[in-house]
Amino acid sequence: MGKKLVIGSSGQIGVELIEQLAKEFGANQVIASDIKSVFDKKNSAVEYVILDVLDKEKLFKTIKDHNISEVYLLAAMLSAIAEKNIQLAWDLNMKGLFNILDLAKEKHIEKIFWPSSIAVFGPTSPKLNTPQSTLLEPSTVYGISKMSGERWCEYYFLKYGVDIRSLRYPGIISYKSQPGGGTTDYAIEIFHAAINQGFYNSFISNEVTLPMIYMKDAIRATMELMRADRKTLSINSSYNLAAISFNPAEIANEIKFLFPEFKITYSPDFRNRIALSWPSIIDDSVARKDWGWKHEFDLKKTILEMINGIKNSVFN
Ligand code: AKB
Repeated sequence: MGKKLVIGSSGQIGVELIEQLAKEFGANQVIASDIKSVFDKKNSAVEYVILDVLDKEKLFKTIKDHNISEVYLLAAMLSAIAEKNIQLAWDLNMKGLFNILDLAKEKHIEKIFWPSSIAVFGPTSPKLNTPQSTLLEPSTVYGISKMSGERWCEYYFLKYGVDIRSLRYPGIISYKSQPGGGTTDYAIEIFHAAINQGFYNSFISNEVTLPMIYMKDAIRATMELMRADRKTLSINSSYNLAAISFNPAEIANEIKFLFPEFKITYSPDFRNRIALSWPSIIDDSVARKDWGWKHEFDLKKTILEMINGIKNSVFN
């Protein structure tokens, strides 16, 4: 068994996935990589490599030099920022995936994790209990790239036997690093604002319900899917994954229990249109059946973790 390479390790998921992989397999079995010249994770025993997933030559060299067998490809441009950088988003999200898929096809990598998103769904998909297989007509660049990526993942699995595993992440709520350019980021900003300013102006309107998940659940889902026996997996593209769903008014009310002075206002912008095109509640029964997925963090538990986490955080 070779080492595990996380590409995009400085991002919201990368920072916490690195920690978990190092805990389970040992820091010397994990390589972190990103385009940034500095590894944000101070004191980490995990080795850091500067790597652009679009640089195929360096990617190949990194995989060979470090004896990599498993890749977690997290480098991507998220929904809101992708709308402002259409070509770059497409290139990063698609070419990056192809570079990894091709290396796996040529047997240089044994297993891949690639995140998809609820953004694969669009205005024509069912909003409630959105099934695993349904109409996919995403209306964002990010969603189009994730939907296409899913199709390519399944194609490479069926045609070349590439072992690629994927989850359609909901909005991920966490405090250890800032999210970057997503539509669901409001559900993180609101906590920082409640603690630091007592006030939040939401770019998502009060009644837009979106699927969300607390980071610890998202990381556990990732690890469980990667550990699962391939024979138990009936989905070769990407699994629906669900935990909680709420709208800005609901989360604001919960926060008010802890911060009674907290106030919220609404100034919906283009991100509200993106949110309106996504489902409200996802049906993840296939994941639950195939590999035993079960979320642990409900809204109350998520809120407590976030508030305590931000208060204790050195970044605050
Ligand atoms: C985003 O908002 O773009 C992401 C996602 C739902 O994939 N958090």
